[in-house]
Amino acid sequence: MGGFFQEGPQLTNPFAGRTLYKDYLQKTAPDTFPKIQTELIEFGERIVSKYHPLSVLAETNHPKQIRYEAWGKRIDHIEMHPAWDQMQSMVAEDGIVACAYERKFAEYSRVYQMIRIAALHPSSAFVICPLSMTDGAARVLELLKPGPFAEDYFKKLISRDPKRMWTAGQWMTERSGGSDVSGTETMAEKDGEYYKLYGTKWFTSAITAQLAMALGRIRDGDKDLGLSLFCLEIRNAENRLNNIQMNRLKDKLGTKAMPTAELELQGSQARLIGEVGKGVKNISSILNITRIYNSACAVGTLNRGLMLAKDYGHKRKAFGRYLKDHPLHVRTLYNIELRHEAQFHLLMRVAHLMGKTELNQSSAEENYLLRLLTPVLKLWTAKESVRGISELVESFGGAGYIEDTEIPRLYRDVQVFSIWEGTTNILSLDVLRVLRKEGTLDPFWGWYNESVNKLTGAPQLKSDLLSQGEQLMNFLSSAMAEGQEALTASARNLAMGLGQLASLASWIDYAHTSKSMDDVFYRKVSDILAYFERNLDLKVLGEDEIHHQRALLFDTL
Ligand code: MFK
Repeated sequence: MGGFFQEGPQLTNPFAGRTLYKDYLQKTAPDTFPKIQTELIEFGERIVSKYHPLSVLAETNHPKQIRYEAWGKRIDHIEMHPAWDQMQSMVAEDGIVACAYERKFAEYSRVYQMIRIAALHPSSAFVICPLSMTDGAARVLELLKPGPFAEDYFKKLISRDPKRMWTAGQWMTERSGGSDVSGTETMAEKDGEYYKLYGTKWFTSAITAQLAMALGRIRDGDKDLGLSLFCLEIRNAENRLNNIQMNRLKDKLGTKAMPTAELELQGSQARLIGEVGKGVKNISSILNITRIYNSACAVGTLNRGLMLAKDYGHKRKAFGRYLKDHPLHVRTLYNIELRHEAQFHLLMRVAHLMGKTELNQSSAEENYLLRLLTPVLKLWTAKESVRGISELVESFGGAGYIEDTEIPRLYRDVQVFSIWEGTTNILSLDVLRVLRKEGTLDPFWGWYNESVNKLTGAPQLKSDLLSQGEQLMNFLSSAMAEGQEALTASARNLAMGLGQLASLASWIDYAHTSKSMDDVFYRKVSDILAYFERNLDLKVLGEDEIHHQRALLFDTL
């Protein structure tokens, strides 16, 4: 067969050659990097040659629910493709969760973990999702130390032995709410040293896990003692479900290889974890970790899209030139490249803060920053990945819309980031929760200004960045002065603005410590700042405008 055939984009090792991940690690840890370089290159090689083909298999052979065995007994077995099981073994051996608890790289252990997750995620068919909850469960057990049983669970959750490693799910969402969990209907009845859980869990991802963390409500007679956190083994030693019926698997927009189920808890035996009535607070330790995983996956997906698009730019010719030589194409991709790099630096900053906090080596300001920047990072990277990937899919033209190029999957899967573990608006409101609880954003401004002041070689850029900070501060003051409704209506723009500034401060800190403040760096930061300025809406809505918008949207029907 003759004629023209286009060569497709090539997946390459994210830790070999000149890549952002390698460059970052090399410059951040010049002493450690040479010792781990070979191991990282091998990991990158496994992503390309082992994980990726398995992920394609898992993505084309979706999980199936087998409700009954041949003789009519209800079993609710989930049939997974062997490729998924193989990947689960490989992530255990690669210590994706374990490395955070082995703490081999001290305060940089989470940086090391998150950079590997970002590299692996787009070739993992969402095996990272159960790992995020596994990690969160390990952390909550480590923090709350609920009893001797927890030590055994903890060891299993962080094991590198695929035969021994357990994964965990996090069961929070019910029909009554994914965002507002206060309406949780699951009841917990005391049963000796255990509790029995009764209720329906509406979104339970990774139902193939061994352990789950779930919210349930305890009553003392007529008195509601509020929501508490429980831990339960999903199956017993005979592999039978713990009084759980699986109603059905969800048919989701993306994340097709990863089973998400609706469950009926029919007296499932569970243990109380932490104080009665402190369920939301306790589960938030899990949420904060899964939210950072979410960002690593979002940033990693955007990086993957960019790597493929850049490779394709050298291969695809149109109108007599390669795509890389078309100015409009270059301009479109350059913008995404800079936004991605900014997000990457914020992810690394938050991972570093998490690593320090877990070693109890963080200052009060750093604890504050971790709490504030976690929702900011999550909401901003999620939204940016959707925008970026949409553009990158388009950059492949019709090929980007065809399943077996594997590009559409990036698009389908990226949409989950802004929903999974809290929507953009819910996370924006979480930023206001921090502000309300701490009463100030001063530690943020302190860090931001200190970072910007490191730009001694670029006075104009420094002054532009300080002025951008002031504009966001003024926006917040005006919204607060306008009243609670105006502040709430401003929460998303505030959070986006914080995300932008925090990413630039993180990038500057990195360039400063790694002594890489060169002209290219200044140029990139100036360009992205100009883009951020053009795209951030800092208008505070008064009561009248909020009322007008509500009436226009909802009162006309
Ligand atoms: C991988 C693929 C996935 C497949 C498909 C998935 C599709 C999506 C399925 C889903 O359903 S994802 C949805 C997951 N749900 C969430 O992420 C929850 C979203 N909602 C929130 O995050 C709410 O903000 C929250 C439920 C936490 C609010 O609840 P409340 O009851 O209004 O909390 P409240 O009373 O403000 O806070 C209770 C305590 O927790 C407070 O502490 P104190 O008691 O000491 O004052 C808060 O400060 C604390 N807290 C709340 N959020 C926290 C936190 N502490 C630390 N970090 C946080 N993030």
